[in-house]
Amino acid sequence: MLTFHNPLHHLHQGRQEMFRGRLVPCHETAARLDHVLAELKRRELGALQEPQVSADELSAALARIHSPRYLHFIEHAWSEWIALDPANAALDALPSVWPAPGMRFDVLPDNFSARMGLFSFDAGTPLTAGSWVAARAGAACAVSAARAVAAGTRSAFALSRPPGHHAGADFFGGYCLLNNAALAAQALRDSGHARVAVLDVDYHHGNGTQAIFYERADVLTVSVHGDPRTEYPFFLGHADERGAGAGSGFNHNLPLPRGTGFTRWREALQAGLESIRQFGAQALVVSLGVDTFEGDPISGFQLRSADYLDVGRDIASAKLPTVFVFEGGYAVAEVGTNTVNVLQGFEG
Ligand code: SP5
Ligand code: ZN
Repeated sequence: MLTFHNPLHHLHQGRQEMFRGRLVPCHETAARLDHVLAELKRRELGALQEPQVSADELSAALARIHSPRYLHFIEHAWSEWIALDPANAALDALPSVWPAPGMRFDVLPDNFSARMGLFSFDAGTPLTAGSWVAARAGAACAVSAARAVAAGTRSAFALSRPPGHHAGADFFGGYCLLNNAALAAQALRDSGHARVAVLDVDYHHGNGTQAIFYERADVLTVSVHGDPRTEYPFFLGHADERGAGAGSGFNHNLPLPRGTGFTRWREALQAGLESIRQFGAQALVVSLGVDTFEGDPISGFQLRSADYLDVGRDIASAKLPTVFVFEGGYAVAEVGTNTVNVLQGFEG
């Protein structure tokens, strides 16, 4: 397994997220990626590289997925934040006001806090001094991994951070700024794979990825996740969301109740893999979150560390060129073991 890891991920260091009326320490920490990288080195699973994408190529790849106004906003958000007050340099920027349906999304307010809200959907995703640089380098991992697979490598792992699957074309949220999995899928499409599937196994529904490809028939999106009736991100991820327009029939959600254990979870994974087979995918992108782990502090499934070997084996049974993209997983001490178990199970 060829891994591209983000050498700049430490530059994104959120301090606090909003939870039940309080600011609490961020669950999405730099230590997560460090543990995965250490475990990859320990098990000698394959070469570790830094991403190799030129600035121009990366900007072009980002523009294939995200809107120009959103990219401009994220790039300049930190300098706008400290321009409001130099003392803001010691604080994270978090949104606190959002447009509701029926209000205007098309007119960009001059006010910075208003634009923070327009381009986001929660108060759990802080922007910090290095967020843009870190997220760009994380996105470069995804593009590099997709290119390696397009060039004939069987599989590659984008060890990106911050994660990506909650980020839409025009918004951040859920600890995600740039949609790394969508960037990988689009890079595979652009390198000639006519049909690409995205399989999202993170605990949380990949609302950003679903929304990006919802009206497209060339990218099938499949997600196994906590039922949004009770689980974040709440407002998307139901089984009746099947795609729209030309994309009708090309989205498959498999929501499961909080408390689900591996046997039932694996049946949902098999159903998702069957959809991918019927679609006739030529390449696969896996949004690899391991917050399905029984010890995860913010999630509700019951997978055990050894189960992740079977997850990798099952994904390998699709027999597709595969790009893995790192997403969630907040049991920090086990995130390396669980993530690398999937990759090792895949390698066989
Ligand atoms: C990439 C990813 O996994 N994003 C997840 C974002 C979840 N954000 C909301 C988390 C709410 C956690 N509340 C549970 C706290 C229990 N102490
Ligand atoms: Zn998650």
